[in-house]
This record gives sequence, C-alpha cells and structure tokens, in this order.
Amino acid sequence: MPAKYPLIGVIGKTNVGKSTFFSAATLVQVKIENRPFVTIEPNIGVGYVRTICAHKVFNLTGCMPQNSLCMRGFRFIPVKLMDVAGLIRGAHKGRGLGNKFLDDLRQADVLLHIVDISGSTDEEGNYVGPGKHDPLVDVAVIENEIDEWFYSIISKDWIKLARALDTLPLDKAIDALTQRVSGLSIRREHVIKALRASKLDSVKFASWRDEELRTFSKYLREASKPIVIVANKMDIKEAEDNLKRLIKHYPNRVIVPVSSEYELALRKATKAGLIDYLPGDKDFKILKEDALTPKQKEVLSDIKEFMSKFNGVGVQEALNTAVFKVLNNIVVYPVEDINKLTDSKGNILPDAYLVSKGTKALELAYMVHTDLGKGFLHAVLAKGKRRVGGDYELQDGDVIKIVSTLTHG
Ligand SMILES: Nc1nc2c(ncn2[C@@H]2O[C@H](COP(=O)(O)OP(=O)(O)OP(=O)(O)O)[C@@H](O)[C@H]2O)c(=O)[nH]1
Ligand SMILES: [Mg+2]
Repeated sequence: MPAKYPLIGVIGKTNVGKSTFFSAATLVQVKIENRPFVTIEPNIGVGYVRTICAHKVFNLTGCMPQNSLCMRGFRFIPVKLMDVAGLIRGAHKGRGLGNKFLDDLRQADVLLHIVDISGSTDEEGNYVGPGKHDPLVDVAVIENEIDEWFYSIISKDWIKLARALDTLPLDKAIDALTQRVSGLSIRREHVIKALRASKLDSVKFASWRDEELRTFSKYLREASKPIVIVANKMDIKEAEDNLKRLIKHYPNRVIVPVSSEYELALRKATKAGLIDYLPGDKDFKILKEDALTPKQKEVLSDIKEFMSKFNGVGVQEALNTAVFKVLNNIVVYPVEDINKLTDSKGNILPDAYLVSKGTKALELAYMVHTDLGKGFLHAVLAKGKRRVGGDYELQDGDVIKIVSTLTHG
C-alpha cells in the first residue's frame, strides 16, 4: 500500500467562508462572493501540514526535500483539500443544492466544518450582518445533514445485506460490511468501533430498525470522517462571544478559531514580496514598508493585533489539528544512507511520510516500495543507529533505513 496524502473535506453552510479557507490553505484561486451557493463544482487543491524538519532535529544545515517543502527549518508536507458546495437545513431532502455533491467527499479522511462564528449569515446563507444569527444552530443543523448523507448511503439495500451478514460469523460479517462501505474510505477498525459504540455488536443485523441503523451510521461517520469545527471569521468583533458559547456548548469537540480572510491576505502579501510570513507563524515582518498603501498598512496592523491575541490566524492550525491531532498521523523520513541521511542520489532527508500512529516498520517498507517490504530484513533508526524489527512501531520524527534483500525499490 503506497503512502497516500490525507484528503481533507471542507464542508459547511453556504456563504460561511469555505472557499476562502480553501483558497487561503492552497492558494488556488476560486470564486469567493458574499452570497449563497457561489461554489457549485468541487475545488481540489494541495495544502500542507507544518512540522519541524528533521534536518533541524539532527543539527544539519539543510535538506533536499523531494516530496515536500522545507522553509526556515519547517517541513511542509502535502495534504489534499476539497472545497464543496454549501449546505442548508433540509439539504438531504433536496433543499438548496441538495447533498448529493457530498459524494465527492466519499474518500475524505477528515472533515473541516467551517462555521461563520460571527453570526453574519442566516440559516439560508444570506448576509444579515454580524451577531444576527446564532452559529451554534449551524453546527447542529449542518452536521445533521452530513449524518443524513451517510445514513442514506449505509441504509441503501440494508435488509438484503443484513440477511446475508447474519449467515456469517461476526468476524466475517465485519469483513463483508467493511467491504460494502469501503467506497466511503471506511476501514475495518471504523466498523468495529461503530458497532461497539452503538452497542450493536451482538444484535442480529436483520433485526436493526431505522433507529439502530441511524445510530450505527452516526458512529461510523464519527469514526471514519471525524469533524473539526473551524470557527471562521474570528476577525469580526461579534465572533468572540459566540466562540465562548460554542466551546461551552461542545466541550468535547475539537474547535479551531480562524480568520480565513486574514490568512488569504497574508499569503497574497507574501507572494507579492511585501511581507515575510510562513503559514502557521504567529507573526510576520513587513519587508517593503514603502510599497504598502495606507489601506494595506491598516489591514496588516489589524492582522498583527489579531495574531498576537489568537496565536496566529488559524488556517495552518486547523490543517495541523485535523491531520496530527484528529487523524493521529506522525511524520517519518525513510532514507538509504543512515549516516548521511540521504537517498541513493544523495538527497538529504528527501521524503517526509505521513503515516498513522501505530504504523510498523514493515508496513512503512511496503509503502516505500513493495520490493522493500517483500525482502524486508530489518530497519535502522538514525537516532542511536538502533536496529529494529518489522514490528517496530514508528515514532514521530523517525529517520529510518529499511534493510531488504530486494533493494531496487
Ligand atoms: N470577515 C471575514 N469574512 C470572511 C472570512 N472568510 C470568508 N469571508 C467572507 O465570507 C463571504 C463568503 O465567502 P466564501 O468563501 O465564498 O464562502 P463559501 O462558504 O465558499 O460560500 P458558498 O460557496 O457560496 O457556499 C465572502 O464575502 C468572504 O470574503 C473571514 O475569515 N473573515
Ligand atoms: Mg464556496
């Protein structure tokens, strides 16, 4: 199984800033307007998660990244982002643009739920001005639409499937069920988790009624497509009280305060050479004071103030939270030369792989190349030149050489 980039789905009510967030994270230019249903077809782009680069950890002067980027000692590793059309209440019954377009997110590993925390848009996504709408309502309404979408896929032809599942021992039934939902990027462990959480692991499948099916679908969605709440438009005054209420109301949810608009402005200013800023920084430096218009100066000063208050503008934090905290991914660096930390061509720390916590050295070997896996002998960690076996559990930041009888990978 080759290493795959995590796919992050950007979802939310219409006109809350999904495309602005997407554009800020990927610098792909997309349509952004202050009215509902601007985005119709999905936008796909590449964003990055940020971590300290191993070359810093190993006290090297630099590296030669191939599958990722290194800037100022930070490794930026690609992730895929997908921005889809907006939802409204009743989308699963066909309101607005419906929810069929969510099928584009079948392969998503994690969802970012963009919420207009300033409360500037009503239930239908019309602009009504800050503080006029309660964003807490949106969280419940939109996530219900997501769960309805999931339920409609899982429940399709259920009776027929359930009867077949009941003829199998539980272990095989779980395999068959996983197979059936694999198009939703659902793995066996997700199915097991959902069965346990819904206390349905010893109940005959064919006896599930609508209620059981809904409960199971909800847990399965939570396990396979966890949602991070992005409290967007934090730059608007009214947002702060709403954020406090949101956190109080959802104490167990992962919530990241963000200003997508500020991040987009910072990235554009960086591209234009006006400022020095790396996504995820908590501050920036103005490079060309003279080239700035009074308006630009004013905006940058507002952004600076915001950043010191919120520890940055939040877009990078949202991506990092989704991949590292929620998906529990870690970063590992496969190399060929364990002394120089290079690949066969002499590139220093060329590749940074995102893998799930718990991934074993042998599994990594297969991800790098099937041959490396097939001929696996052992692995060596750069730290302490320690030799480890195939069942060694990789740790975040590991630089590792796979020793294999088949080295032509
Ligand atoms: N103040 C502020 N405005 C924002 C922010 N993010 C987005 N907006 C504004 O919100 C409006 C809607 O932004 P979009 O990114 O088009 O929203 P969307 O969710 O993609 O909308 P649809 O595709 O129509 O569903 C635009 O006017 C943006 O400039 C933010 O962080 N702060
Ligand atoms: Mg949009």
